[in-house]
Amino acid sequence: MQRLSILLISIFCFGFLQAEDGYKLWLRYDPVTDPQLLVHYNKNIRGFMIEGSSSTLLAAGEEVKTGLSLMLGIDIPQVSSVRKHGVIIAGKPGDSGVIASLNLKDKLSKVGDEGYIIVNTRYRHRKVIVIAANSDAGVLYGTFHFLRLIQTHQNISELSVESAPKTKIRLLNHWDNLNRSVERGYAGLSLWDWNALPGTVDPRYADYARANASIGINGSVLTNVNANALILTREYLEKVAVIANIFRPYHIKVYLTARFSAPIEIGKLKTADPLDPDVIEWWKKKADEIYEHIPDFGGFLIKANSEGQPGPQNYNRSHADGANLLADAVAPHGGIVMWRAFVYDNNVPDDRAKQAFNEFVPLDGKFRKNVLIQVKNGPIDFQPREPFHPLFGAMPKTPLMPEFQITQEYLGSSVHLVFLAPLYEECLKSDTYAGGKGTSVAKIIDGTLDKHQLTAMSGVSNIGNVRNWTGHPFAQANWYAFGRLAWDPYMNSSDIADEWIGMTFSNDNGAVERIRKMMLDSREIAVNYMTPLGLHHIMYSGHHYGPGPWVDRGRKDWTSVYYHRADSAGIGFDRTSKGSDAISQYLQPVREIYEKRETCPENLLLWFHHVPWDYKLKSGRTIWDELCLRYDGGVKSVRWMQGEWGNLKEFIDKERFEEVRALLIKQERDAKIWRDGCILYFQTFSKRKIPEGVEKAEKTLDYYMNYRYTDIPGISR
Ligand code: GCV
Repeated sequence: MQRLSILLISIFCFGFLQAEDGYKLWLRYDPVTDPQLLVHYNKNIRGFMIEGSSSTLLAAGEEVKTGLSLMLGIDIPQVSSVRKHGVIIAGKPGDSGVIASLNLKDKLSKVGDEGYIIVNTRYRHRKVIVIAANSDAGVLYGTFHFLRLIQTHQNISELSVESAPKTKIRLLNHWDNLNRSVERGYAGLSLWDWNALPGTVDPRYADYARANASIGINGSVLTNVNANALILTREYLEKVAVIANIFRPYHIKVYLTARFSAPIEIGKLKTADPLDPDVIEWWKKKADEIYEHIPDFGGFLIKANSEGQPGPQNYNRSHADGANLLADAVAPHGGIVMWRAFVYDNNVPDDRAKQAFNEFVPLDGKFRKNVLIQVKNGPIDFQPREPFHPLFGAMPKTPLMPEFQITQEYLGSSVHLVFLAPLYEECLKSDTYAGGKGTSVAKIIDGTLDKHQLTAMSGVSNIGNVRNWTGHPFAQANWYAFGRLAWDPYMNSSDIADEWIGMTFSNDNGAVERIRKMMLDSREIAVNYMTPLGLHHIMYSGHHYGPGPWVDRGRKDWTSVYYHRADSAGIGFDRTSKGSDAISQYLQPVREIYEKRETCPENLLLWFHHVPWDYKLKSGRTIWDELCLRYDGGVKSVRWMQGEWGNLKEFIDKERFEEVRALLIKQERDAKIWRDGCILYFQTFSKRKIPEGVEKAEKTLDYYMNYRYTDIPGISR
């Protein structure tokens, strides 16, 4: 009977049973098979109480019931009082006499609105586990945390967890179009089926919300920053409202992108000038209408005057004028505006890397209180490696939120295994020196440096409607890592990897160690076979998947030659005081460190310096030899990953094992194309011999220059 109910739970939980297709993400709730652990859990968990009846608490209750039953193999009863040892009590002091009586006030006062505590204690002499919070959302988050402890086989008899998010708004940005195509999407179509909405609702919406809630994500921008004004029409708002209703129990707010010219396109006005009274009135009314449909609407995300998007500069107004227009419209309803700093213009002769800083720093202090400036992690565009964006630390009066890319636009789409937590961590840990030594980017964006209350982090989603959500099974880890870092930007990649591996693949120590190493090394491996030593933006134009260092046609700042500047003398972009002077946008001593070749980190050397081909690195090798060896090392490391994965066969289900195995074969193919295409191309300038040990290219440069992929996910042919 018990087994039957578990079967039913799993059917209800995820629609229907399937082979290991990855649909369940990290919420697999695999049975605990270690007999000792099972005894430990069964001793400590005998029942659960959810104190309160909101839809969020009901969701928490469902999760506990499902999760525990699946993992422990028995039905854990929901109880209404504590009559035995081992009851889990989840709730808020306001709803729960039990929790109110437990003297948790001090602890709860530290975890704020969305945080929670998890403790072992006694209630009327009975041992209990308490998951307490100040809000229903906090209880839900605490519940997921508790389940994670079991998913990762932790001891639960001495719990003393206090956790509160370090940023207020933690959201995914979907670059999803209304026709369901996804810009830079490699995992199928958009989840949002606008044609079917509002009448037909895909059950995946709730599963999506649940997965996000499990990692603390509390907002979702449903639409592409290259925006379509139609989303703001009544017809679409009715559809958005349905999604918002499904997300609400999971504490996820809906946000939309606002096309700046919407007053003209759907409002029949003649202008979108942010200072025009009719335009101001139009946005105000539009905001009122949105809130009629979605009372807890989060706000707008805007890309303006960038890559052809309309914006305030079309009317000789500033970004602040534009942002404030929308901020004033949503302010009465508690909404916010996230205005992107990703701006650059082909007609501006200055280095593209400098333009956002030049435009935004003078506006510091000119934005309304409910505006955040959303800044990509690096000054160009989500490259495999960039220095941190110099805007971090340069606008103390304005809350800045980082925008990370979870979808792998420049990192092998959903074909390459690249764990992105180390990339995010590198940015978050970068020392800006804005408040003296130790002022990491994390300290700026979590508001501690400049005492901002409004704080946020966003990630460009890698989710689509393929069965496993993200295409590559390991790409799920990037969604997971983003959520965990948005909650706590000080977490380290290794801990995040361990959690994810335990929940997704295996808790066997040896297996975890192997997979963790692969994951942690994977980003540097990709850097090596794509853009070593500070090279950047040398991918093929358009799809950004394979190499294209030879791309020299079209818009200058979209070519590769603009960035690598290889010539007979050397290679790299001179951004020192003798070059574009981009280094002057960093504070001392960062500026000085980057300015000198000798002190510039070698992994950013060609980002900041044009160096002669015979320039010697710390290894004693010339830049040319090092470049070739890094490219070659990247390929060899992919083979190492293949070997490691092969050794994991006994720990991984057949389906996902085979899927990853096949993807690693493609990754090797691509790494070779990157290596051979780039080395042969740069050799036309260096005119040097390829160093010993580097594998010989199988084809000529001409072959690589004309190579056309036929299998990049999401790219139409
Ligand atoms: C949404 C890069 C990408 C574009 C993207 C843009 C942005 O240029 O290639 O697809 O557009 O960044 O972040 O706005």
